[in-house]
Amino acid sequence: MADTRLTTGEYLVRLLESYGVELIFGIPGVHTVELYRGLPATNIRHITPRHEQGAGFMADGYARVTGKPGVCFIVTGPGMTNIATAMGQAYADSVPMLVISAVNSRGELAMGQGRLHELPSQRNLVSGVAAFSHTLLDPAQLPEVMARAFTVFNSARPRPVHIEIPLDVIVAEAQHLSADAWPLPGRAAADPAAIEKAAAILKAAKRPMIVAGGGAADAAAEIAAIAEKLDAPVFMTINGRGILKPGDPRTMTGNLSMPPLLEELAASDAVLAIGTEFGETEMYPEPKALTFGGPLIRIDIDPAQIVTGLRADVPIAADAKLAAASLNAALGDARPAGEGAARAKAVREKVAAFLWPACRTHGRLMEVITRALPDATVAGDQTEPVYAVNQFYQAPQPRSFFNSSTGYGTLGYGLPAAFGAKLGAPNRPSVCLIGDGGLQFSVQELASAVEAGIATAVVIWNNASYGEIKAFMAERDIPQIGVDIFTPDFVGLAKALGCEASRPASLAELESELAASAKRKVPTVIEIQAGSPLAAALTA
Ligand SMILES: Cc1ncc(C[n+]2csc(CCOP(=O)(O)OP(=O)(O)O)c2C)c(N)n1
Repeated sequence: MADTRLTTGEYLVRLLESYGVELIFGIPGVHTVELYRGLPATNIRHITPRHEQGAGFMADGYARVTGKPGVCFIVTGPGMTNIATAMGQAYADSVPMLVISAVNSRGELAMGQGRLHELPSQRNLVSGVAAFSHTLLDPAQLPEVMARAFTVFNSARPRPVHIEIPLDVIVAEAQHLSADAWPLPGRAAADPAAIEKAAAILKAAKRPMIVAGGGAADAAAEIAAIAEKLDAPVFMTINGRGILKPGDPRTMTGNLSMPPLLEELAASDAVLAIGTEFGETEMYPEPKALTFGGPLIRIDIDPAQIVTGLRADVPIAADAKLAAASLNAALGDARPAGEGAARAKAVREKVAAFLWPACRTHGRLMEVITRALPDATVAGDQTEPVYAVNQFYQAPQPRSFFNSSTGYGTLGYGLPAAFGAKLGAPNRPSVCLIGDGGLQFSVQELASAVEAGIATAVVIWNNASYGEIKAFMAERDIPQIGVDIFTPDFVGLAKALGCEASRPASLAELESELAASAKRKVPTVIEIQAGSPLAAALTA
């Protein structure tokens, strides 16, 4: 007779499907195979990266584009140490990620008997990069623990969650458990009294300004409506780009530490900040203390974030979209258009004076990319082109532009994240901007993308160095040791990994390669060498 038992591993996969999970990023090992037994009974697609860090970064890119958690199946021990960096990256940028791993059997936990993949405590390992980490001591805990995980993703500040399943639990009977998703709480609405207070301040303000961050990505329509009603210029952080549409006249560019932005904040008699931590790493090249010309209103889903970094005069703990909708209603009638667009234009013009020479080259590159691949998602690494385009890129919609040049700042992030973005938004082109140094941290994921049929334009800026660090050393008169790196023949390497690859010689070739990338079924690697005729054409 066929075995009709359902193990906890199989059950977990069914439960994931009932929560809407459609993709899993994982590398199986002897400890996690029970999870794989369950996959064929679902519609979940499995993507196999070449390193667990790649799994985490792909899950991160998928999550940023969709707003849904990226889910990973990870082996005990080295799999968890490998993915810890990707969890750190996601933690820093409030990205939802669910990491399911195995762990040794209940009776062996923390015994140090030298078992396969054993760590003293995986939970201790990930405690600094997860909202929570749970050891599943009984299959019956799973419905509740999964509901708690998805509540972090849906209703709170999204961050990675880790669930580890002991080897004797992953094979335990779970036939009796319901695989239905639990009803989840909605997001918190704003306190009406705080909204009234904020509305009164903003209505009275003559020169209001808005700062919108990644936490406001799903509140774009509401924020655009408030900006119009108040005639307020808007600064979008990197993760907030796309909240106003490209070309919106109230868009301010640059970064908050540039003098024109510092001056504008100081001249604003009320500042409305939504879903932003005012992260210092965005303040390039150097963070500055911010001063505000009037009351600061902060809206954030995480109450603790509101009292972190800057003191808010009106702190509002609430979901950005709900709070912005209430605020918009409380603001009443629109004021006649006045100075908003002119203030934003003046800032944009003044910012131009603070852009460094490479911004011209990379700005042109971004223009060509946008022309060839409109509406692309753009995932970037920590590299010169990314620092540059961060200063002025206007994303076509929210959840379309993100990179590791700020925050946790992990090299190698951009490539797998771009693949995850393509999986999350299959009908949009996907672009990765990465340096020769960063690419060599995760280049093996090109093979995963070929296998999974992921089309992405991978634009490599090759200066044969850890360029940013080399320049940093030079500025401080420190010997430039360890920063000139051997770079392989990227075109040959990419082809060997199954990609299309070229080194365009002209702007026209660059544009046609970019356009072709979206029609292919594998990544298209496009190498631009610093100092090449193409780089010169971009700079001209
Ligand atoms: C995991 C990790 N290791 C080291 C660093 C330090 N780091 C920051 S930028 C950088 C240079 C990156 O070189 P490349 O990707 O070629 O970009 P470039 O600066 O040359 O444009 C290094 C080594 C880091 N951010 N992350």
